Amino acid sequence: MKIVDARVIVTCPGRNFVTLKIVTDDGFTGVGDATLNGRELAVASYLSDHVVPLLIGRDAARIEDTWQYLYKGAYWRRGPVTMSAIAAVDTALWDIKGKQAGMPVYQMLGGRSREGVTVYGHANGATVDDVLAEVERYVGMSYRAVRVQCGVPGLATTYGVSTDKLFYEPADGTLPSQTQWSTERYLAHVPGVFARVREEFGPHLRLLHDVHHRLTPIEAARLGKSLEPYALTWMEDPVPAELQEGFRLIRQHTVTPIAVGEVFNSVWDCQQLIAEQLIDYIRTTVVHAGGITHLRRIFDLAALHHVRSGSHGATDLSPVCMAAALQLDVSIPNFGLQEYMRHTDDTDRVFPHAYRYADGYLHPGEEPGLGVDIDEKAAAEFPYAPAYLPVNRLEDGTMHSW
Ligand code: GCO
Ligand code: MG
Repeated sequence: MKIVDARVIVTCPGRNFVTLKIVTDDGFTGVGDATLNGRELAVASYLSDHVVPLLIGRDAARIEDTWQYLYKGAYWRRGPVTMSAIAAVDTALWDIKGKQAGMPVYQMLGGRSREGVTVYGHANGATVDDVLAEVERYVGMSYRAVRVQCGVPGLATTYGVSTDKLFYEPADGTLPSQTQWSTERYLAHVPGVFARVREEFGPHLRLLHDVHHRLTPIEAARLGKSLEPYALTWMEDPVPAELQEGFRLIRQHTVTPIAVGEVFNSVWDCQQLIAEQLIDYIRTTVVHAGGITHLRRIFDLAALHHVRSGSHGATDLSPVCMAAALQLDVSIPNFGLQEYMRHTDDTDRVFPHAYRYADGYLHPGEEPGLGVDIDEKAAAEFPYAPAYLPVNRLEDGTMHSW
């Protein structure tokens, strides 16, 4: 089963997506997501200029060996561009293996561990009343878990609060737009938001909050402590995680659970966080953390240390990534939650898929492989359009994490 063709498809049905399609000599095709928000063409070039020539003629059945060949063979290890490119190849090869075996990928990962994949959506609004209306909407759609983000009085714009609700897209400018930040205003406001949400929706709805790397450990500890009465399922990315031991300080002060990992691209980025039980949920994804092969390794390490999965699933991860994530989600023993931001109708048309939402759960479907494809004709209707994520500055102009 030799690889005879591999092509990189860039399309923008509402936002940019990079997809790798691999073709074998016996007529199987497989797809992998390679989208890196705001840096899409870097991965497209890495793949078409440096990886595709290595794939032609290789045995498509050798998933592990191909992973090692691309990882060790590059000499330059890790990093989001490299790992997204490796992820795309790995995902496409799992897709092919499943199709060849005539079974969904989750069957090859050990079979089903649960009936459905519990998902969460984003309720966000400029004011607390807007937020409550959005939470209501998700509850009306039977979501069991909702991420809550609210505008902060005194700040003109806050990341995570958008006009486009269900399809929230953070990359919003042909050059980066600028948002404003004040830790003091934020910390003063957030606990009151959750008090209102709990008051309205009671104790059973699972609530999450994304801090987006904007605090220091001691500030995060204060936030976690102030949110304890509202029993969050998780506080996400409370601080930048380059310094993994920084999480020890947060842990000393609060029992609010912590979720981290959407910007990680290998097990080495979270090894200490997991082994020291400094987090509760690991949010790495198929596309940014080296594909199904590597993400499975991260989840297995996490399982040994009471850490559950909580994979990133924003709109900038394509339906190919979502389909692959669901195959893992349904099979691993330590599944926690899956983020699910809906894609636009144009995106769903470009990426026909078998997964379906019902009653608070996503279901991967029973198609052989991943159960997702790219319609290349439809993709060609939507050419690449440059788009950047915003940047964030403090009130005095200092550059800050967004
Ligand atoms: C999330 C994320 C996203 C990211 C986005 C970056 O938890 O869903 O934080 O909103 O910011 O995916 O490209
Ligand atoms: Mg996040």
